[in-house]
Amino acid sequence: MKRILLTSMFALLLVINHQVFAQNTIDGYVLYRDNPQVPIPDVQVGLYTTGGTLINTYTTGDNGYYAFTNIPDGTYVLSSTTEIDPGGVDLYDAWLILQYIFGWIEFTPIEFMAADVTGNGVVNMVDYLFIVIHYFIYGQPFPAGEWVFLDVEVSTFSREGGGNVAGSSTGDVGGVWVPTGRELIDEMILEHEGIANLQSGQIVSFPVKAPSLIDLAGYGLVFEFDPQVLEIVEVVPFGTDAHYAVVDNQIRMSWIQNYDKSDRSFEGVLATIAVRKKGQVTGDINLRLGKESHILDNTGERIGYLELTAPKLSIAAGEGSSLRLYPMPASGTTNLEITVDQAGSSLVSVFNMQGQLVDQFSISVTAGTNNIIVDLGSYIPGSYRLIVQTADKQVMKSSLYVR
Ligand SMILES: [Ca+2]
Repeated sequence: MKRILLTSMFALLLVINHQVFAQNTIDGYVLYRDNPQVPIPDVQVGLYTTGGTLINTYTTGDNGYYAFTNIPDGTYVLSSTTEIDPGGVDLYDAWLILQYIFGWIEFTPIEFMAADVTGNGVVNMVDYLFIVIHYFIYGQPFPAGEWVFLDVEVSTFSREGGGNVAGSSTGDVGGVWVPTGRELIDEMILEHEGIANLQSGQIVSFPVKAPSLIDLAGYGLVFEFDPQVLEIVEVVPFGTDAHYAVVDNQIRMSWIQNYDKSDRSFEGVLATIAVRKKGQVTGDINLRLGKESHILDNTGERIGYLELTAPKLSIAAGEGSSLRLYPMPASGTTNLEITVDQAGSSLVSVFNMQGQLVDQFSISVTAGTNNIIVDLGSYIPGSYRLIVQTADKQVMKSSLYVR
């Protein structure tokens, strides 16, 4: 800004000396949220006439500096854009927008622009809901675009309005994020507490708890799962008007506390989730906490460290295994159809009704369904119990009738 003034004074001398055109330099810095500590690189700063004609563009470097030289006297508008990755948006920003709508806080011009995620010049419930539902739950882009910059009017005649340009990642109302810098990572972990046994066809419901959490103002939670092995049947998220969706391999939930705090009755359960196992399960079936997960304390701030708990999801022993004899009753031979999770040698034992062992042999099985022909030629007609012990120590039983 000093430079503009000095250049202007120099220009004035030139005019006095009957020079025709005064030449000026317009320069400054593009800063994240006006913060001199956080310049924004790779911003295309456009210098426009007040009539909207583009004169020149300048792309900022790492220090955020831009400069236009040899600019004739006049009033201009700086308008900026960038392609760098946006970020920093979470439920804290939605919480701030709600405070603004209620009239409890005010926004600076760049905060207002960041909050107007729909880009219609108004900050209202539509912007709030866009962050809470469309952005966080469904990952939809902001209608206002990924970045917002305040247009700056600069004049070569005065220091007013010259200089720095403020920009923000759209939606980052709180402005705590640093472009090209660190990511906001809270320490949130999901620990196993107890075991939930999953059996074919059964729906198992369990809570996700935050045992140390007493109160909260909101959350954005992401739980990842393997959709090949687990079906999410139902999700009941904590809080009035909480939102959730199962999107691909994620359960995404969001909630902000009501205006009147009428739903302040947190008792440690963030969600109740009902699941069912799918098919022949082999993969990891436990829920994992997505890294976007965050929780706001009762003042709206993100909680830095929090431990959540959910039961370990376990496949009940013997699930996926089966034993069948056919035809039954049989004479001569019968088919032993056996399905196991693990290949290996299984021991077949046959007992008569007096409990005496009358036959014993090993069979070699592969993982999956096997069919083995059993010779019944030496069996006396009657009823028997056939017991198979598999390589992984599972025991399966079936009745055997020989004619
Ligand atoms: Ca709006």
